[in-house]
Amino acid sequence: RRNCSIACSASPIVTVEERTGEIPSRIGSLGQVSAVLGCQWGDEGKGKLVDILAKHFDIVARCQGGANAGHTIYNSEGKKFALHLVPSGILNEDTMCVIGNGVVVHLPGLFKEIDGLESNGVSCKGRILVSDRAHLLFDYHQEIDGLRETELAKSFIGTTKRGIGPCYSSKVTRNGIRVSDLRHMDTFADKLDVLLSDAASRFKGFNYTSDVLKKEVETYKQLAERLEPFICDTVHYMHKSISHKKKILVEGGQATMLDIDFGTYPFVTSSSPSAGGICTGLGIAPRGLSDVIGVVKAYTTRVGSGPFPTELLGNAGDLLRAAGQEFGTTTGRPRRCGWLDIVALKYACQINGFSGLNLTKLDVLSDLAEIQLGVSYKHMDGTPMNSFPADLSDLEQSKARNYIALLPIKNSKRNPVTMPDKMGGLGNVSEKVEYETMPGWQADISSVRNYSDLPKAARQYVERIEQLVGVPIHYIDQDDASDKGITDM
Ligand code: 2SA
Ligand code: MG
Repeated sequence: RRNCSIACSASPIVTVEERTGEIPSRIGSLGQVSAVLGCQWGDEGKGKLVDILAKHFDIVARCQGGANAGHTIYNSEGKKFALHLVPSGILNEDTMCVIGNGVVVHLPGLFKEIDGLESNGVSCKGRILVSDRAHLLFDYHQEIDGLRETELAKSFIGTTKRGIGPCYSSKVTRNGIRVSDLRHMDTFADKLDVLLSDAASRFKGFNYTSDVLKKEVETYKQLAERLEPFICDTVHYMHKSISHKKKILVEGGQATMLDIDFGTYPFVTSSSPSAGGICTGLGIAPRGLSDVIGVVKAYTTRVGSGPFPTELLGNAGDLLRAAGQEFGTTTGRPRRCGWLDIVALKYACQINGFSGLNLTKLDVLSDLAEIQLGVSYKHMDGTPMNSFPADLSDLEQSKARNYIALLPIKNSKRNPVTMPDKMGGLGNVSEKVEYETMPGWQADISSVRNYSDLPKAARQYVERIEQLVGVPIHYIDQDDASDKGITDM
């Protein structure tokens, strides 16, 4: 009944064909313009799925965000590449990688990634196109990102400090500097002067001298020269590619619950990681979109501040973090962990219209005796909320009731830390969330390749999620460092 692929781990990612000698019908049959988007608060494992799927696409394109994305991929020898700007299709030599107009591009960082790839034998020449409409993210954007976070003090956002918010602010203030401006270095200096002077007048801690400007202009003269072969009118390029029947895979950065409109504002990123960002970030018309795959982790994590209704605090949260090795790709920060939030997932499915889901890191839950699904939220007076609320006070962790999480975490190969084999973690969860308790499977599933071979409790967990959100789970992904294949179910 179930037609879904089980992707086990990353090291090394061996392409589908090499593992199974066949292209699982699902993967091979994705529509001409497909997308992989995050459903939660980022770090769902998008990069890995994009890397696996990329082989079946001519183009892999980033449409929004910037170097706040941290997508980890592996080449066939198991070498790890953490990509922040270069699209995750770069390891497939037949794939063209496009950085779309909606992306904010820190050129020094982009070239650092390109140099890293080239020095590991991955040629980038003629394989990466950078939109002439993309905004340039300068070092000063990163500096004022940090200054703003300090200024915010207790209400800091917890940004990646990659300058994302400040760069999008320049963009919407309409004095941003775009890639195409690099072809007019005569006016570039004046434009940059306006931005730096604004920053200096806005932030006391930001010191700006004419030397800073001179140095930056010199740097960008060289960067402009180096970037020239990569610059492209990507809107035109995408349309030409679509009319020539090329297959395009769009790689989302971050995720819907971090979306500037739909996320837990103001604890969000400054772009649209939801489906609308594909159209605004690449110029692809909505009707041009076919499959949109939502990547969702079998539990929930988030980095930085902001509401997290199903968060497991205390010991239980630490255990889940250890089991899933939950530390940010971009910043290395420990991620906050909690149960799968069905209310937020349903909300993300409505906004994005996913054609299917990829459920990742299912094996991280393998040792648990029981697993909770956050199925609904309640107002303080106990009445149910019928959707994901905009008002943060509705989401605040109320006085959390103590949650004795029986988490018998065995010393599975994933947990380098030695833990007793049975722990009663005292975790707190918000009283505002209604949970369903699902039985754990307490078995090692890392070598499973067929859905039907998953333990019954694991299949029940997968099928309950599908039932609650009304979207099929087409891919199941695991985190364990087992080098097992992907097969189509
Ligand atoms: P920013 O730097 O302005 O975008 O930060 C604003 C908020 O967004 C959060 N944020 C993230 N949270 C998790 N993962 C992120 N990137 C992933 C990674 C990659 C991905 O692995 O690094 O999933 O695409 C990411 N980027 C931003 C941040 O913590 C702030 O809460
Ligand atoms: Mg990540």
